[in-house]
Amino acid sequence: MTTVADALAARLAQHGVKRIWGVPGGDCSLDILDAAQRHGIQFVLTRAEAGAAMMAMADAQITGAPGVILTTRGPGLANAVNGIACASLDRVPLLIMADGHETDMGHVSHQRYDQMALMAPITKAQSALESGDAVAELDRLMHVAQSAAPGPVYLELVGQRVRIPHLGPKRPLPSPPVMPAPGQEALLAARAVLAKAKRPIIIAGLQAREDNAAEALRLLANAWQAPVLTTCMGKGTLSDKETWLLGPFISGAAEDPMLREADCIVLFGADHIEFMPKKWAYAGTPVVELTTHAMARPYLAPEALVEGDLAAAARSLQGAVRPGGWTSAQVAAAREAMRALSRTPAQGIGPHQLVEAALAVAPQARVTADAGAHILPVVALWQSCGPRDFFISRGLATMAFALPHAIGAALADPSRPVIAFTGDGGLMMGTGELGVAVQEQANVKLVVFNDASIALIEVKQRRRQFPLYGMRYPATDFAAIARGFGATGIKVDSLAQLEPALRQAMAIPGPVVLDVAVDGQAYHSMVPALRG
Ligand SMILES: Cc1ncc(C[n+]2csc(CCOP(=O)(O)OP(=O)(O)O)c2C)c(N)n1
Repeated sequence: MTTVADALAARLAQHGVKRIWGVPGGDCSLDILDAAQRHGIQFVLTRAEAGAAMMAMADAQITGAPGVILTTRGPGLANAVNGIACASLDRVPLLIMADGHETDMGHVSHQRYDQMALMAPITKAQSALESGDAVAELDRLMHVAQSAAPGPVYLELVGQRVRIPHLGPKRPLPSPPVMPAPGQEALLAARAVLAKAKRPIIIAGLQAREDNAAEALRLLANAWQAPVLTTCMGKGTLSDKETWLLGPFISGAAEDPMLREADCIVLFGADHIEFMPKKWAYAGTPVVELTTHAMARPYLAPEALVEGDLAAAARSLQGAVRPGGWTSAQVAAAREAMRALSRTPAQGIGPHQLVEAALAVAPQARVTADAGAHILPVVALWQSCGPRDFFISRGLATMAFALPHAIGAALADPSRPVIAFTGDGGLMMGTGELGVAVQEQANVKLVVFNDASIALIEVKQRRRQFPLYGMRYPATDFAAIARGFGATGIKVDSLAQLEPALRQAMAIPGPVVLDVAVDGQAYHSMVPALRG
C-alpha cells in the first residue's frame, strides 16, 4: 500500500529534489523523512529552521529544483520565518513542509496558532491537502513556486491526510513553467526608445541569473558595446572579466557619474526588491525595462516595458542600438575608479585587503556574502565569472545568510569551494550552523570580518550625527568556536598572516573558519565613498 507520505516523497524525487533540510518534529515530519529516505532523498539536520531555509535556497538555485524544508508545528515554523521571508523577497522557489494540528484535536492549544495565516504574506500558495489528491496538490505548489517571480509555498501536514493510502490517479510529471515570449508591441516600443540612445547603460539583476538570460546579456552588451552594471544579486550574470562589465549597481555614488552620462538605462531582469529604499535618481533618463513579470510595487515608470522571456527579448533587441557611444577604455577607467573607492585607509587589516587577498588565493570559489558594511568591499572587489557564482540576500537583506547559504551551495555542488564572507554580528545570529558544515563536511571557508561591532549601524549612527553608542561588544574568538564545533579555526591579526592563512584554509578539505581582525573604522569613509 502506498501512503500519501510515500507518494509525496516519490513525487518530490521526480521533481528533482535531492535533499530535505530542517529540524523535524515527532509527528508527520517522521513519516516524510522515512518515505523520503526510501526515495533517495537525503535529510540534512540543521541547527535552526531559518538556516535550513537559506541552505535550501542555495540548493534550489544550484540544482534548479525547488528547495525543500521540514519543520515541526508551532515554534519550528515560527523559527523558520526569517528564512522563508528571505526566499520570498529574494525570489527563490522553496517548499515549506510543517506539521499541522489534526482535525480531531480541536481542544489542543499547546503550540497552536494559525500557521496558514503566518505563512500567507511570505508564501505564494498554501495547501493542507484538503483536495484528497496529494500529488496533484504538490504539483500545483511546485508550479507556483517556480513561476515568475519564484518564491516559497507552504504545505501543512496532518497524520489524517498523510498516513492514509494514496488513492489519487497516476499522473505524468507536469513540465516546469514556461516563460511567455515578449509581446511584439512592447518590443517595438523598446526599439523606438533604444534607437535614440547613443550611450545606453544596462543594469542586470537577479532574473538574469538564468543561464540563457545571462548568455543573452553577454551578447547584447557586446552588440551594443554598452557598459553593464550588475546588481548585488546579479553579480556574475556578466562576468567581472568581460570588457563591458562596469561594476556593481548599489544605487550609490560609485556608479553615479557613468549613469549621469547615459542617455538610456536598460533594466535587464532587475527585480525591484534589489533597489535601495530611496527615490530613483535618474528620472530624466529614459528607461527600457526587460523583466520576466510585472512588479507589484513599480519602483520607476519605464518608457518601455517588455515582460516575458529575457533571452528572447534580448535577442530581438540586439540590433536596436547603434554601438559607438562608449569606448572600452572609458569603461575600463570607470571600472577601476569604482573599485578604488573601496580601498580606504585602515590600520592593521583593511576590509578591502581581506577581499583582495581572498580573490588572489581562491578566484575559483563560489561566494556568499552576509549583510553589513563588509559586503561593500566584497561586492566591489570580488570577481565572479558565472551567473550563480555569487549569492547575497538583497530583497530581505538579512544577516545570518552567508554561512547557511554557503553550506547549501557546497552540498549542492561539492566540485567548488564556497567562501562565506560574514560580519561577526551576522555570524553570531546563526553560529550553530557551523555544526551542519562539520556534520556534512561541507567545503565552506567562512571568512569573518571581525571588528567587534555591528559596523554598518555605527556608520549610520555617526552619519546621522548621533554620539557613537551601543554598537560594540567584546571581540569573539571565532577560531576557538570553530574548533569547538570540530572545524579548523585560524586566527589572523596582521596583514603578513593573511595570505598564508587563506592558502592554508583553501588547502584543508571541509569547513574552515578564518577569523580576521579587520579595522571597522575603515567603513566610516568607505560607505559614503561608495553609497554617497
Ligand atoms: C536579521 C537582521 N537584523 C538586523 C539587520 C540590520 N542590520 C543590517 S547590517 C547590520 C550590522 C551587521 O553587523 P556585522 O554582521 O558585524 O557586519 P558589519 O556591518 O560589522 O560588517 C544590521 C544590524 C539585518 N539586516 N538583518
